[in-house]
Parts: sequence; C-alpha cells; structure tokens
Amino acid sequence: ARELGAEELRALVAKSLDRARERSTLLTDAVDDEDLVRQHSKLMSPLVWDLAHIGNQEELWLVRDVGGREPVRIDIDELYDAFQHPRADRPQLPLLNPTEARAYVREVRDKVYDVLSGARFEGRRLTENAFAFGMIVQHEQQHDETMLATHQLRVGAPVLHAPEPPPAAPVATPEVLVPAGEFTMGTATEPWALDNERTAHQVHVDAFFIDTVPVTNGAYFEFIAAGGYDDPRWWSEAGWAHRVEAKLEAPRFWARDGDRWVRTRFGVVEPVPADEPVVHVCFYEAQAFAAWAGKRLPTEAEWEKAARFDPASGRSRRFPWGDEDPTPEHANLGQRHLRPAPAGAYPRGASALGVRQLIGDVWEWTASDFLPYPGFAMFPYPEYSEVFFGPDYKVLRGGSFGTDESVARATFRNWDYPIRRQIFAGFRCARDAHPEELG
Ligand code: AVJ
Ligand code: FE
Repeated sequence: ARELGAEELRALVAKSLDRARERSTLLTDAVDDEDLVRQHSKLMSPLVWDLAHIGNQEELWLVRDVGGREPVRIDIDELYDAFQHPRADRPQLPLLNPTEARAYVREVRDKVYDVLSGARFEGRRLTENAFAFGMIVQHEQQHDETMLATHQLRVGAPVLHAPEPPPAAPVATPEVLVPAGEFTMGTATEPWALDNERTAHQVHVDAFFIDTVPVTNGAYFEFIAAGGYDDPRWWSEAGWAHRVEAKLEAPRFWARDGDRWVRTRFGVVEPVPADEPVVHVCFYEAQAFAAWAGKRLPTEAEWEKAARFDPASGRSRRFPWGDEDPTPEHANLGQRHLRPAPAGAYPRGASALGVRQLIGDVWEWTASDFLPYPGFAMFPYPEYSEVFFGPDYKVLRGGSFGTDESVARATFRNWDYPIRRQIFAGFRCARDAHPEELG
C-alpha cells in the first residue's frame, strides 16, 4: 500500500476532492433546475438532495469533526440524514433549492480546503493517512454514481456525452481455473479501505472455474429465447416469486423492436449490443441465467480470489493487474465512457490468472450475503455498513463504468437488495472444478 508523506497526502486529497466535485457539478449542471428537484424514480432522490447531502456529510466529518470548526448549517442535518427520510419522501421535504445547494457545497468545500491546509495526518485514527478525507471523497463519488443511475432513469433528450470505450481483444479460454487453497481476503493496510473491507484474513477456497469475461447481452439473448424467464426450474423460490410479481421479461431499459431488442441509454435509443456485458439485471435474474447455463454465481470469496490472488507470489494484489492505481488502460471507470466496454476489452487489466474486466464496466452480483468479516470493527459510524449486515442484501463486486477509481479497489464491497436493477449491475458465472479437470 501507499506510504505517503503529509504533503503528498495533501496533494492526493486535493486532487481527489476536485475530481469528485467536477463530476458532481457535471451531473447537476447538465439538467435544468426543474429536473434537479424532480423525482425521476421512486427509487431515487431528487438530484438536488444528493448534492446537498454530499455537502452535509462533508461538513459533518471534515468541517466539524476533523476541523473542529463551527457548523455551517446545523439546521439542515436532519433533512439530509438518509435514515430520517426514505428516498421516495425526499421531494416533499423543504430542501435547499438548486441555487442554495450549490452555494452550500461551495461554502463547505472552501472551509475544507482551509482545514486541509493545516491538517496533520496522525494522532487520531480518523486523520491517519487522511482517512476521513478519503472517506468523504468516496462518499461523494458513490453519490455521483447514484446520480448517474438517476440520469439513466430520467426521461428526455440526452444531456451526458462521452467517447466510446475501447474494443475487445481475444481471450485464450472462456473460463479460468482458480486453484484450491488459501488466499488473503480483505485488507489491513489499504489506507482508505472502509470498515467492511477489514481486516485481512485467510480464506480457503476449493478449486473452481470462473468466466474470463462478464456475461454478455448476446448470451443473455439466448437465455431469453430459450424461455429462461418462463421456466421456474432456473429460478430460486424467492426469485421466481419476484419474477412473477414484477413481471420481469428482460433486463431493465430493454424493449422489443420487431425481432430485436433495443434499449434506452442516457436518453439514446440503440439496438442492444451483443458483445457488451449485460447490465441492469437483478440478483435473481443473474442467478437464473447461471442455473440455465449449468453454472452458478461466484461467492464473494471466489470473486476476490480470482481478482487478487497471484499464484507466483501467493500474495493478494490491490487490483487484478497488480498494486498500481488504475489508468485508462486498465479498466473502464469514472464515467469516462457511458457504457460498459465489450467483453474482452482491457487486456492490461487482466488478473494474474487471466480473468478480464473484474474492475469497472459492470458491478458483478455474487452469491453472498453482506456479512462482516471475522473481527469486524465498525469505523467510524455504524450507518455506513454495520446496520446493513444480514441476509437481506447481496454483495456486488468490482465497480462499474460509473465507479470512480477512489472506490474501485479489489477489496471494495458494495451491496443491494436482490431485486434492484437501476444500479449498473451485471455478473459473471462460476462452477465447481471436478477432480478430472484439475491438472
Ligand atoms: C455502499 C453504495 C450501498 O449508496 O447506499 C452513500 C454508499 N453510504 N452514502 C449507498 C453510501 C452512505 C451506499 N452503497
Ligand atoms: Fe450518503
């Protein structure tokens, strides 16, 4: 992991805060004020809520706690506390209007720069390695990804634009064998890792095969054409009940156009590209596809071993390709492109074992419930992850094209309800390795 001096940390924090704010500004300036206060879906907050909530979290942790400064707007804490008001109710609240929200986040950020200039990154655990700053950078970027999902749900002419992602490169085999044995899961040393990623622990994983690339739309067409949505054999009991009740027939945002599938993506209608990873499927759809294909979803430990384990050294890496931070050659991250790259892209981002696109492109559903690691210690607040542990949430790994590099570590854990489809989630399949296949 990085060992940075105080001035290097200050520069990294400033660069990361700026990048996050540039993105929040882009996402909120792209639409008019009416669109900012509107609820585009019951599943989402109005964009203007996310914006002021970003500022409020930053005020709570960096201005008041780390900085020890007077509150900027103590009166609005309650409005922007995600646990006080469910998303569906937020448009009815007396929120800051767009002009006020923009002024608020600017005022908070100015104070944070002042706090940063005098900060010492030692003494308290909260400031060691600038953790609190890193936590707030990741908080803003996670809300930026949520706002990007709100943009995808928004109806209207396109307002976001980005270049096309890079093309696919051939892969050697459709599946990769991950050998049996222990590996190090989680991290004790990554300075900005969040509480649920800690700490490092040894996990034994039996030999298994994992798909070299995420499941594509083309493969998903076959599942649909084979009647996959109509055959309860492939679905779990809960999955089938949901499939019937929600009348699922295809991934979210897809529609039939004669004999082909089209989809709306950030306001643009296009034929669904066969070579792209499927996205906007729920856990139950992923599970059903895998069963139909004669496979299963990987567990969270399997996913992380495939992503991090280096058989040559026996070590777990920070990223599939090694310990260096991502570059645009490694992975499709940060909203640099507004879609996943075709399956097989980013050969330089492959893991030691040759698995591609584990980081970026689409979040990947795993088979695992969101549970604490052995020795979990909540830090610094229980509402980040502790209150969500349990069987209600499934873990997603790897980040999407809308995930920033500050979040997309190979140890990062995301979670959501198994019915959710508005997030940028796809999956890849795994299967047990049989003794005759080892060798
Ligand atoms: C980790 C993505 C599930 O968006 O609910 C944002 C991140 N936590 N504000 C979420 C988060 C508090 C969280 N996820
Ligand atoms: Fe939040």
